[in-house]
Amino acid sequence: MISIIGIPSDKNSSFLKGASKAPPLIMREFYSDASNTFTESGIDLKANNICKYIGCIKLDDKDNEFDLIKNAITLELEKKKKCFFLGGDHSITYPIISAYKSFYSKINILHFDAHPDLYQDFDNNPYSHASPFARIMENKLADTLTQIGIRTTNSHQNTQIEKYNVQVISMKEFSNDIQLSFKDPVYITIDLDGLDPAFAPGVSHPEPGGLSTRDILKTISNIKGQIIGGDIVEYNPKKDINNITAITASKLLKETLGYMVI
Ligand SMILES: [Mn+2]
Repeated sequence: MISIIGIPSDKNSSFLKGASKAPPLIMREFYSDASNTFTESGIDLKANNICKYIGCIKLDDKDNEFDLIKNAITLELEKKKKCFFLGGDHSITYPIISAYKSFYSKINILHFDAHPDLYQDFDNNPYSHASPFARIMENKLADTLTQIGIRTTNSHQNTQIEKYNVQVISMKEFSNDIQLSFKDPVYITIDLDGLDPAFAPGVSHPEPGGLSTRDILKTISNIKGQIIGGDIVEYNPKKDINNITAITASKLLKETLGYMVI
């Protein structure tokens, strides 16, 4: 059973708020009668015990959001459940991986994004949604970090990429016949702004020249390795057009779940 969990946190968003409203809107598309419940890999997600949306983690306005997130996920992982998370902004991936690290000695992270999110801190916030992978790598929570779709690096981020030995497949060099192999478990984190704004306009930091929905689906379908969890973050409903980004997020969720059960 895969638990789908909403994490409605956007207080670490640096530019626009709104991602905290995303999880139920993505799940509304996931359950919409506009499509059936089969994945392209042939799995019927409606079948018993494949996946279940268990709602949003209850957060409060205090400063301990990350503890609440980490504790809630730890409880799920203790039940031997695989999990998939809907943000929220990208800051949530740090407490998520902190929880996973107690259950998996080795974790590879595959990260789709326009941005490397490696700032040592951003606007004096070390927990900014621009910094989760700096926290994850400095705390040695992941063994490898592979980033795909990157097209916004500056000199500070380049220094961080080198410091943490990040494998970057930039948008400029990306080709969707790439085949990634992971000997140890892999966690997939998808920032929707990794997609071109034509496919996902509902994000706070749109960056043209990005991935197509098919690019991400094809890359995930070609992975060799065990997928232990994932997240889809940075959907900002305030910026969406005709729910297209929620529908796209739902499709990415659905197809990734299909590869997690295999
Ligand atoms: Mn991003």
